Amino acid sequence: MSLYAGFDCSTQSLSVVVIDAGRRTVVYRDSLPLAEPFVANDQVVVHASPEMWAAALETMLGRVAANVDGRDIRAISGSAQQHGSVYCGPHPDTLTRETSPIWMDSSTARECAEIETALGGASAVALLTGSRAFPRFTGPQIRKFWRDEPEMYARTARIHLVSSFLASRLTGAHAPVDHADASGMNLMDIRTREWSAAAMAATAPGLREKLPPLVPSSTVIGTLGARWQERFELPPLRIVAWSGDNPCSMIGTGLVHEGQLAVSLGTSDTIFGPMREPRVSSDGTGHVFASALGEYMGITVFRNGSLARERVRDPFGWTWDDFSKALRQTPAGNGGALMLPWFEPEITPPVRQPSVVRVGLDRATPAQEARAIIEAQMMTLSAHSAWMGVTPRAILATGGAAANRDILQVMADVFAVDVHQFHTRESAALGAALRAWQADSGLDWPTVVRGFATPPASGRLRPIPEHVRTYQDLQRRYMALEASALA
Ligand code: XUL
Repeated sequence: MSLYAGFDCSTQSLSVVVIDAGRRTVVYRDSLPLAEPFVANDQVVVHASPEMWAAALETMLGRVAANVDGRDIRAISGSAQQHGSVYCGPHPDTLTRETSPIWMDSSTARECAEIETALGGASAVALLTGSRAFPRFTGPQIRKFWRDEPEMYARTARIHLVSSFLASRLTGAHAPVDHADASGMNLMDIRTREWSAAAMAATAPGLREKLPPLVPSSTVIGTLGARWQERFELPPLRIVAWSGDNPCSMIGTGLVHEGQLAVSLGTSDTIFGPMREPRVSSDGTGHVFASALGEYMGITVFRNGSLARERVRDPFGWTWDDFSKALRQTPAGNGGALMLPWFEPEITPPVRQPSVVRVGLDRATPAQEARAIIEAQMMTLSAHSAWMGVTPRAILATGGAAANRDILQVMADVFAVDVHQFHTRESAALGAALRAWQADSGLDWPTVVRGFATPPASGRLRPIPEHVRTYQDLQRRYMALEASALA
C-alpha cells in the first residue's frame, strides 16, 4: 500500500487527509480547531502563535500514526495559510518573535508605500513579484518588524512562511520555501523564481541571509526527523516541500489546465485557476503566484468571507439551514437592495477600516440581510476576477460554505455558468497529499488528480436565466456603489 499524508494549517483548524494512491481513496481524515488569532487596533493587527501551529501538527501526526499503518506512508506534505511569517533563531525550534503576523493583518500600509516607491511604483512591483505590495504580504510585514524591533530582527537567523516553518519542525532542520508560497511575499521574481535583489533591498537590510532557499514545490526536502520517528514509531518517510493553501487547493480541486476556475468559500473567499503566462492584474487587485504545477496561477482574495457571513447569521441565532431557508425565501436581486460587506478591513478592494454600506436595507428582514451579503460576495468575486482573462465553462466550489447549495445557486446565477459542488471541504489538505504523491512518484498531474478531484454529478447547479439577467444589472449598480464608497 502507498499512503500519502497532506496536512493543512489554516486560520481556524489544522487538518489532515491520508490517501491510498493505489485505490485512489481517502483512508483517514481528521481536524483540530485552533485558537482564534490575536486581534488589536480595530482588526488591523492580527497575529497567531507559531508554537500553537507546531503543537497541533504534532498532535495530528500522532493521530495519523495511531490510525494508519505508518510503514505504508511513503511521503508527507503540507499546506498552510499564506503570507504569515515566523521568525526563528539558528534552529527552527527557537523563535525570536513569539507571534506571527498572519494574512489577516493589514497594519503595513506605510511599508507597502515605501516598497512601491523604492521599486518604481505599484505596477513595477506587480510585474516583478506578481502582485503590487499588499499589507498582508510577507515583505511589508518583515519591513515593519525590522523598523519596530531592530534588535529582534538582527537576532533572527531565518524568516519562514507558515508552510516552511512547519516543514522545518517535521524534518528538524530549516526547510526551504517553495516557489508557489514564496509568490505571496513581494520578494521573489515571479519569472526567474529567485529572490529579487531589488525587492530585498527595498524591504530590509541583511534580508538575503535570513530567507530560506527557494525550491520547486515538488521537491523532496528531507525525511521525517529522528525525534518523530522514535516518538510515533514512524519510518524515515519523505517530506515534500510544504506550500500555501491556495496553491494546494488548486491541486486538490483538480485544476490542471488554464480556463478552469475554482472558488473557495472559507475564512477568506478566494477565486483562482491555472495560468500559463504570468499576466498581472492591471487594476492591482489580483495576484499571480507560481503554481505547484510548475506554471502559474491567478488568484483574487477577499478577507470578508466566512467571518462576514457569520457576522450576519449569528445575531439571529440561526443555523446554516436557517440561512439557506432565508435565501430561498427572498428573490434574486433582493428587490434592488445592496450591501458592501466590509465587516472587517477588506483586501479586495482595499478597505482599511471596517465599514458596512447598506442601500435599501433600512427596514430589512433578517432574510434580506442574508441575501444581501451572499449577493455582494458573489458579485465582488465575479467583478474582481475579470482581470484573469479566463472565461470559465464551469466553476468548482470548495471550502466550508460550499456545502450550502443555496449559496452556490447565487454563485451560478451571478457568474452565469454551472457550479460544481466539490465533495471535500479539505481541498487544501487533499492537494497537499496529492503533491506528496506526485513528488514521490513523478507521475503527471492529470493522472494524479483523476478520481480524487472529480465532483459528483449530483452536486451541479445550473444558472437560472431570469436570475442571470437580474444580476447583470445589479452587478453594474454594485460596482458603481463600490466605486463611490472607495472614493
Ligand atoms: C491568500 C490569502 C488567504 C490565506 C488564507 O492570498 O491571503 O487565502 O492564504 O489562509
